[in-house]
Amino acid sequence: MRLNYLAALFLGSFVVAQNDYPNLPTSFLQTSSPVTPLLQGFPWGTRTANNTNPYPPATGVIRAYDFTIKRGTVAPDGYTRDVLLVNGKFPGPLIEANWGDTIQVTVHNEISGPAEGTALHWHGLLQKTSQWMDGVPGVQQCPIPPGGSFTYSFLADLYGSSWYHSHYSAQYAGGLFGPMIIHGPSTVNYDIDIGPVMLTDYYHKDYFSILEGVMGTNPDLSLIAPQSVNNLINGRNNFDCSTLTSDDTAHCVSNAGISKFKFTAGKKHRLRLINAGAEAIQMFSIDGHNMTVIANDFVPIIPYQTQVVTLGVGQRTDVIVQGLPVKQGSYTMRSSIADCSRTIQPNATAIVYYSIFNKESKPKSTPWPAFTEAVANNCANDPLTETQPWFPITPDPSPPTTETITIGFGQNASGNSVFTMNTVSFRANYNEPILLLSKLGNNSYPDSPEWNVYNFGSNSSMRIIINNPGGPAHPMHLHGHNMFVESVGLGSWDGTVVRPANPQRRDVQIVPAGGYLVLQITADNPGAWPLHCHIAWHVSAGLYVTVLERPADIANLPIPSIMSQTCRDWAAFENTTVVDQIDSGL
Ligand SMILES: *[C@@H]1O[C@H](CO)[C@@H](O)[C@H](O)[C@H]1NC(C)=O
Ligand SMILES: *[C@@H]1O[C@H](CO)[C@@H](O)[C@H](O)[C@H]1NC(C)=O
Ligand SMILES: *[C@@H]1O[C@H](CO)[C@@H](O)[C@H](O)[C@H]1NC(C)=O
Ligand SMILES: *[C@@H]1O[C@H](CO)[C@@H](O)[C@H](O)[C@H]1NC(C)=O
Ligand SMILES: *[C@@H]1O[C@H](CO)[C@@H](O)[C@H](O)[C@H]1NC(C)=O
Ligand SMILES: *[C@@H]1O[C@H](CO)[C@@H](O)[C@H](O)[C@H]1NC(C)=O
Ligand SMILES: *[C@@H]1O[C@H](CO)[C@@H](O)[C@H](O)[C@H]1NC(C)=O
Ligand SMILES: [Cu+2]
Repeated sequence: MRLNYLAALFLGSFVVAQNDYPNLPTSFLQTSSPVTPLLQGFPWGTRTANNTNPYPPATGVIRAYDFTIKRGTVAPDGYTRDVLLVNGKFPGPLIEANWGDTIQVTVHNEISGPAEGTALHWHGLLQKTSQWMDGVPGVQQCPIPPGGSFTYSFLADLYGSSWYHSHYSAQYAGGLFGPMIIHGPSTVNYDIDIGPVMLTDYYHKDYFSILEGVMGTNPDLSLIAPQSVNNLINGRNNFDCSTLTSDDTAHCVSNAGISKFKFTAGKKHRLRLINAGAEAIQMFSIDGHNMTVIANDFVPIIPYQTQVVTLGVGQRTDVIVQGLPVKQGSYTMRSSIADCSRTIQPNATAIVYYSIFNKESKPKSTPWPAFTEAVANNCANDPLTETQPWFPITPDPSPPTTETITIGFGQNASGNSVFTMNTVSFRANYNEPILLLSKLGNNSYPDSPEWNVYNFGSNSSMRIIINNPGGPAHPMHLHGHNMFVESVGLGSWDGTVVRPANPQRRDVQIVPAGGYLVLQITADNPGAWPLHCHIAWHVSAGLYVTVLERPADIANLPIPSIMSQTCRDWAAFENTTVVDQIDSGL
């Protein structure tokens, strides 16, 4: 690896095959194997978390991956079901890079029976030098048609923990997602990188059938707010098959097994918590252990200690956990679905063990009281006063423009359940991606409001106030930026900004039910950037707008011809197959 890096310095570019990452055996989802940094040394040079953000180094190293997307069956909790998989794995393979490397992923769409388009999104990366590589169909690209391939290539422009997922309909809720780690300068020392800890609410039905209920004309709560049946840590948990109808028990094996994490006494462990679920807010805790939070999404923060971490869908929290001064014993790691979701089995557990002799033994530990309390009462992120970015950035105190967007829910003219933003429910046009239209000079859609594009022209920064009078809570995600989270709360905004010199920054923030979220964006990245609820069922139901940023500069982006070729390929597919766009498309 080191050789490759040195070679890259001299050769300008060097491809490192990453299809089977050697440090991370395929068993990592059963028994976590620590992740070691990719390279000895520090390709980010003298950059530290104090002086760098957001200027990545250019290492010249290419991390190349080959992803084949197909249908398959898995039984992560003992219940066998059909899913969509990357390279046959659930969750998908780990993407790993150093800050400043180029990640290159060739995606082969082999989804058949029935065929579907697809597109992958690299959650949280800025794409400042490749705004067309963000992976949202109908926004930056046409879907990759069945039988087609597409190579994503983009800079690992931030460092920390994240994930990738399909942005085509609710495919990711049907299995198409995986973790992504980008190594970079650290703020707090630790000894062992435990790697990704993916938390996912889980369903036994396929995503399309769930959407038929969500998007249907029957406003029954059980259809529009589907109930998850289980909760997984790194793709595993037990399920009690006896709760199923007899038809289903044939596909089910109880006690499928749970994830196991080896801790070392006295050592500091880094855990990369990722909520990659479809809907639920997760509350995470480890019995008997405190956690030190060091980053929210891709943003390092001034560390604080806690016993419970809250993560809305799409959010990541990096924590350091000090190993106890014990030689043996095992403890329960838990992630529970907060009380604001509908679920049959809210509790995911895993084992933290100190000695190989305790690996199989059921822990006798009990949850922190703070955990039990949080699960029952909390559907919001930790207070903004606690989450202070390590590297301070001050947003424009009087941004030149402010938009207020109110979230609503109701039935559209044909009686389908939809979410709205300022009364409009988004629907993507897979054939005319907003960024590509803009590149051609077209930023207006006179025939239908459902494009939901907010054109911010040449404004240098913009504030967006999101009101959520009805609820439920929505984890709002912005692409292409770490948004400033200026205020969040219940009721309506009183005009004050929390810590105006250095507000919280991240790429997903929960707007509470009956509350508001104030975010600000510095217009440093011309592009078409989705701003949407990350709950799979809600973005499907139209809870989505596009922030169109500096269209005059989009006209000058060097968008490669492969983008229009993909649109021609998609059009050719649509010529032979009727695409059943059941939802907003995203
Ligand atoms: C956890 O933190 C609490 C409060 O700061 C402290 O009293 C306790 O000793 C800590 N426990 C461990 C195991 O570190
Ligand atoms: C899930 O865990 C919570 C908190 O520990 C507990 O109160 C609840 O009873 C558990 N629920 C089930 C269904 O096991
Ligand atoms: C780096 O930033 C942190 C947090 O803002 C601060 O505590 C620390 O003193 C800084 N270190 C240096 C070397 O400036
Ligand atoms: C209502 O929403 C559904 C689902 O997105 C869509 O198929 C239908 O065309 C919409 N109806 C109208 C009248 O817009
Ligand atoms: C821009 O694209 C939209 C969506 O296809 C279309 O309705 C509109 O006519 C186009 N405008 C121009 C000026 O071509
Ligand atoms: C700034 O954004 C607003 C929309 O919020 C838009 O109406 C206005 O034209 C923009 N100003 C400039 C100078 O582009
Ligand atoms: C779609 O089919 C029509 C009619 O056969 C043909 O003229 C057109 O070129 C096809 N378009 C694509 C993109 O293949
Ligand atoms: Cu939502």
